[in-house]
This record gives sequence, C-alpha cells and structure tokens, in this order.
Amino acid sequence: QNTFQTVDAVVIGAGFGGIYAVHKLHNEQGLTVVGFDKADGPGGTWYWNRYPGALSDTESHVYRFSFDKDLLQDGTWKHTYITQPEILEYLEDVVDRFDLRRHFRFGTEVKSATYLEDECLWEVTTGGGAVYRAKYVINAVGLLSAINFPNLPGIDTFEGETIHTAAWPQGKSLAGRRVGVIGTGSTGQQVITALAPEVEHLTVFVRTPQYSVPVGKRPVTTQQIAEIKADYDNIWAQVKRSGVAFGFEESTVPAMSVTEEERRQVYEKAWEYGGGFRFMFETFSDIATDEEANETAASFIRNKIVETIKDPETARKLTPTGLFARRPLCDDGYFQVFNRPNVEAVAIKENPIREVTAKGVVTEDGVLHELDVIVFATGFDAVDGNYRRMEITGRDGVNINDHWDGQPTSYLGVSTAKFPNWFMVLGPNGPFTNLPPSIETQVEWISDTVAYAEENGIRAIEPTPEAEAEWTETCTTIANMTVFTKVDSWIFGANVPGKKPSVLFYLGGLGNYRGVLDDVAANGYSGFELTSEAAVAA
Ligand code: FAD
Ligand code: NA7
Repeated sequence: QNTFQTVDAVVIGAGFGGIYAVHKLHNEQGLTVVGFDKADGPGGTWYWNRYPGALSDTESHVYRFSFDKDLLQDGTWKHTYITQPEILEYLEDVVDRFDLRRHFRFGTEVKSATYLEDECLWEVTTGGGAVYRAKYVINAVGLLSAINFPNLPGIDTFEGETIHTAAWPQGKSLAGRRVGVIGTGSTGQQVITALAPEVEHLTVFVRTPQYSVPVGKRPVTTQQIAEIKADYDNIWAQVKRSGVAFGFEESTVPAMSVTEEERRQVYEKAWEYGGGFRFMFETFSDIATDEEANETAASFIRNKIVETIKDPETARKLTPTGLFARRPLCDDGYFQVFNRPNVEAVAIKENPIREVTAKGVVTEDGVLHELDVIVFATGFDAVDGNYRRMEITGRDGVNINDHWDGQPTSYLGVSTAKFPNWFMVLGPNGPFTNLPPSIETQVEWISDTVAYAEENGIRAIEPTPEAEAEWTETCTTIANMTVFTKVDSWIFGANVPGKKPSVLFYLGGLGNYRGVLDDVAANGYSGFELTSEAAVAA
C-alpha cells in the first residue's frame, strides 16, 4: 500500500495560471495546496522559451497580473513589449512576493490523476512516485506548452545539434554557426530575426509564409509608465469588457464602409504604430469575419512584404497567399532579415525536405543544406496536448483521452463531465485573448467555486454532458462566423500530424465570457451537478 499525503488541492503548472491558483486557494482561502511543475522553477511558458528574441506580443502594461494593486504599482518595464527574461523575472518576483515557492514541488512531473469515487478524492502521482490525495485538482498545464517536434526522416543521423525553441538551453548562443530554422510562425519569426545577425549562415525552411506586421517595440519613459499606473483601474476595466483583451478598443467600423484611400490610411497608421492584434481588430470591425474585408488587410500586408524584401524571388517565398486568418503576428524586423547576405529562404512546400543526413537537410531538388544546428520553431500540440500526456481517469474509470476521443471539449473552458472537482485553466474552448486577463478570470471563477463548495457542504461538482455539449455548440457556432476556421492552424489543432482538427476556443471575447461565467455562478451553478455531503452520507 502506497503512503500518500493529503491536501485540499493539487495545482499542476507554475505559469501565470498555477501561480495565481496557489495564491488564491492558499493565501486567500486558507486551503492546503501543493503545486507541481516539471520545470525547475516558476514561469511556465517563460521558463521554457529562452530562445533568442523571445518576446511577448501583448503590450507590457497588460501582460501581467491585475489582481493586486501594489503589485501593479511596483511593476516596471523598459519597452512597450517585454522580453522573456523580463517576464520570467516578474513571475519569479510574484512567487516570492506572495510566498508561494514553498507550496511548489519543482522538477516534478505529474504522471497521473485518478478519481477515487468512494472517497470523492483525486489521487495524483508524480514521476518520482510520490502520491497525493486532494479534493480538487486545478490544471494550469498551459495551452502552448506541449512541444510539437516533427519526426523528419533521418533526423537521428544528424551529427549537429537539434533544439526546439520551447526547450532552449539557458544562455545557449549559436553565434558563428550554420543554422537552419524550421518554422515561420510567431516563434520562428522571433528566433530568425534574433539569430540572423549573429550566425554565420541562416537557412530558413518556410512551409507556410505568414502575414505579419511590425510589433512597434519602443522604449517607454518613466512619465508614460506613471500615467499608465495612475489609470490602471480604467485600463483593466476596459481590458476585461473587451473582446481580445489587449488593452485597446476594438473597431466598430466595417472595412468596406470607408473609401479605399481611407482604408489605406487606417492600415498605414496601424502599421506604423505596431501590434498584430491591433492591426486585425483595432483597424476595422470585420477583418476576422468578412472575407472581402480580410483581403483588404491581407493585400496591404503583402504589398509591404514585397516592398521590404529586395530580391523578388525571396519575397515570393515569404509572401503569404489566401486569408489573413491565423493568430495575427507581429515582428521586430523579420522581413528585413532576408536582405542579409547570410540569410536564405527555402520554400519547402514547393521543394520539400527529403531527409536529414549527418551533415544537414536535403531538399527534393537534391541540395544539401549544410548545418551545424537545426532549430525547430515548430510550435505546440496546443490546448489539450499536456492533458493527453498524463494518465487522467475520472468517474466510471473514464480516461481523458477516451472522453476527448471525438474532440477535446469542456463546459466553459474550465470543467468537463465525469471529472468532478477537476478544473482547467485555459482548457479546451476557453477564451482566445491576451491571456493573463483570461487566466485571472478563470482562476478567480474556479477558486470562487471551490469556496462555494467548501461553504455549502458540496462534495463534488461536475458539469452535465448536456451543458458541455451546448458549450461546444456555442463555440463552434461562433468560430464558424469567423474566417479563422477556413485556415489550418494550431487554433483548431490543425498543426500536428495525427491530431484531429476541432474548435478549441471560445471566440466570443473576454467581456462576453466573463458575463457567461458570472451568470452560471449567480444561477446556482447552472449546467453543473452538485453532490452534497448530506447526499453522500445518506
Ligand atoms: P504555462 O505558462 O504554459 O505553464 C504551464 C506549466 O505547466 C509549464 O511550466 C509546464 O511545465 C507545466 N506542466 C504541464 N504539464 C505538467 C505535468 N504533467 N506535470 C508537471 N508540470 C506540468 N500569450 C499572450 O497572451 N500574449 C503573448 O504575447 C504570448 N506570447 C507567447 C509567446 C510564446 C513563445 C509562447 C510559447 C506563448 C505565448 N503566449 C502569449 C501564451 C502563454 O502561454 C500564456 O500567455 C501564459 O504564459 C500561459 O500561462 P499558463 O500558466 O496557463 O501556462
Ligand atoms: P506555430 O504558429 O504553430 O508555427 C509553427 C511553424 O512550424 C509553422 O511555420 C509551421 O508550418 C512549421 N512546421 C510545423 N511542423 C513542420 C514540419 N513538419 N515541417 C516544416 N515546418 C513545420 O507555432 P509558434 O511556436 O510559432 O507559435 C505558437 C503560438 O505560441 C504563437 O501564436 C504565440 O502565441 C506563441 P505550417 O504553418 O504548419 O505550414
């Protein structure tokens, strides 16, 4: 018989979500909590993604927690956007400030979580064989965290180094090396831009070129920071009632309602100011929902790319076609990098990678691209990836992989039927936004729900299958109103071989989402089944 420790709640993950969950449940609600992260320290995304150029594309003043006024007033930043080392330092400071480190077991992977129906407890086991029992499990395992590492033919024979951007060794420099980068999403663009000036040669393997606008990273003055701090109440109120929660007011003007010249001016201004979400959502109201409107933004960006990249053939390889309908990207001089003599673009849709050999990557045209290092900027098994990597067993012995066989689903992005007292932060069909405000929204709702259960003698709470099906339907209906569903990307799980594409987000905006969560709680947890202590005793 294994010995086990008993706590009120287990929290998995030590990123924004896990840190805040431990703070709420322990510091504010007095529960005993143990947190786990396989990383050796806090930070989540910002612990792992130490690649050169790693930057948040949410502006600095809203890429942080809002829950504590003193924390906000003590915060500082140097530029309009914050880099990975700055975000990591911030999260480490938060952990120390709220004395949370002692609740976390770092370097500890959670392997399994099994619901013990008789006890109404979760039994959680770690990679080291430790066993914990807890009434509640809060999964804050990250939605862009499980690595997607494509299995290229011959990769094992490569004599150089391979590095995934989300497992970048601390301080690892590639200066003076011959580097190949696979992947040109948000991460690829950042790492390519940072590596280009320092490596001997950079070969960029481009599968799908992407739309991207300048990020607009600028230094900020202490005066600007002081003004933001003085206005934080209004700023967060606006963020939380907005759609994408990036700290700007979304446009209400349809693109085709203005003249071509007016449109051009609006885009030009947005291009100058910077920001991917601003470009898509602050310019016009229907770029994400109307194909004609979308094409006006897309063609503007395509023209900018062609103007920027001097060699027409290289420009062609880097210019996207079709809809502007993935997570909108922004960069800090990505297209300019291709004007450097040491940077080369290889279009692998028309000239696919045939194999990796000892010396490098061979493309179908027979060319060997000699490399010392291959960087995989190939993204993530997004949203449900980390859940599927654990052995999670709910009521009636149901495994999460079987439960999510058709597609990963949830009720409200935070819970799923047959998994009582088991909550998710950024689970399937949660909001698609600047994420810290959505994470806070969910953690607050989950911890309020836990408090409600504790105060009202509730032993178990889980959503009904009907409520879950209805939420899935809602998310699908909203997604189908957008252009996003017409393009493959990680937003729909369409980036990993073998993964079944499906709707993975609530695209209805944070303001609306918060309204739904509030209503559910106010209506006595509509859509949930609550089992009281008394009922269990009877
Ligand atoms: P994470 O920070 O991903 O933390 C999850 C943690 O759970 C990880 O540390 C992981 O090790 C741990 N974990 C998972 N499974 C287990 C297990 N079984 N056992 C133990 N530990 C486990 N979002 C934005 O809003 N704006 C941005 O600009 C932005 N930029 C990004 C840039 C990059 C390069 C990446 C990868 C993501 C970016 N994101 C951005 C998304 C980012 O992930 C979120 O903003 C936020 O950091 C997520 O926090 P989290 O706590 O939910 O998850
Ligand atoms: P993304 O956006 O999923 O981008 C991954 C990139 O890697 C993309 O260009 C892919 O091409 C490419 N890729 C993936 N697999 C392969 C294979 N097998 N061969 C060649 N190229 C491949 O991940 P990111 O890390 O950039 O960004 C994810 C989010 O994290 C981002 O939005 C930020 O929020 C942070 P494809 O487009 O599939 O043709």
